[in-house]
Amino acid sequence: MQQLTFPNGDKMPAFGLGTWKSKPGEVYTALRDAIKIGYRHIDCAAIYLNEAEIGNALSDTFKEGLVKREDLWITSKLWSNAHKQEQVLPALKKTLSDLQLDYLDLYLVHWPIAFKADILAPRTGSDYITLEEISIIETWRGMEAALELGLVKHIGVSNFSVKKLQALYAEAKHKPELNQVELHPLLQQNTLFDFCKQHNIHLTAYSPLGSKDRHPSLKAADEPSLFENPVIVSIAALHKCTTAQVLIQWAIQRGTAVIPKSINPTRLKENFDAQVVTLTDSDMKEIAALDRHYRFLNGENWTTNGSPYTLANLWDE
Ligand code: NDP
Ligand code: 1BO
Repeated sequence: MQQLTFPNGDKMPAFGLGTWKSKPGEVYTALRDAIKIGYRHIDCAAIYLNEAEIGNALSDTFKEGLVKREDLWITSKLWSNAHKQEQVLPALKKTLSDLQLDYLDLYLVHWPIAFKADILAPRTGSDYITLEEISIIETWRGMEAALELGLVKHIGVSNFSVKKLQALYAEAKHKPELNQVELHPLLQQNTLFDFCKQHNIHLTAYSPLGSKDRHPSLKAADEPSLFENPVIVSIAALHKCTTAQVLIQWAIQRGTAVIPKSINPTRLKENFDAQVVTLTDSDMKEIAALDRHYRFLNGENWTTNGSPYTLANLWDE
């Protein structure tokens, strides 16, 4: 299994399991199936509202001796309603308690967007807090405190642009070690990719298969299908593998981590087996040419009804 190495020598498996939209009632079995198949990297978040069930699955798995805690890489994310410095540790402790863990391998600031404490999903402009009111560096001080307390081994961000990473990098005592962003052949983010490489910031590719199961309110009517893209289909046919496997292996061969979500045992195995596919230089070149800066999660949901956030100040492009 390919791994990404952190400056202190810790290694994160490049392939992992996404858990957004994996409902309580299905994620317990999916997680245990995944671990039995060989998954060793699990991507969680407080806002997925399934960490307690994931915690039960982890606890049972450890009790049965299927794997040990230190065999797994577990990531979680700080939700946007806990961006004040003093809110970070309580939010992290809730996640640790739900996951039944003593520490996380990686904790990320989920979005560079802040809400009021009692808001899970903002509806109007007054539910938001601007980044002038709570700066990213204030949130980061809370993340640094978590690191110094040993509650998390690594800290990073998610959905951060080059501009936001540069600003954070300049002021951070402990530099962000990873940025989790949407990455797939239609959104390759080469400028961000190069910046992260130059600054020793790993990238994790989210929504690598196009996130088809997200809520219709988060979907464009005419969104493209990665699975039906003719280039991906023809490369899959050449390698006698599936289009999902091409998409996953493309991310790994590009040097990023990748966290496809599934709750289906056959697809969990199919996705895991992507790691034995080897794409040629010519396949990688053909896929490189597919880039069209298309976001499945375009962030519009954060910009409506009087929100202070816009697509321009979210993505800085
Ligand atoms: P994905 O691109 O992983 O797609 C998931 C969808 O693909 C589901 O409908 C799943 O269905 C289906 N699927 C999985 N495997 C296959 C396969 N082999 N063939 C066909 N269909 C398949 O979407 P996500 O948006 O869930 O992204 C992955 C993970 O990234 C998330 O779960 C989350 O952990 C993380 N993420 C992080 C974000 C952030 O802001 N930091 C934002 C979005 C995602 P089924 O389950 O039925 O198999
Ligand atoms: C709003 C989407 C969050 C997924 O990580």
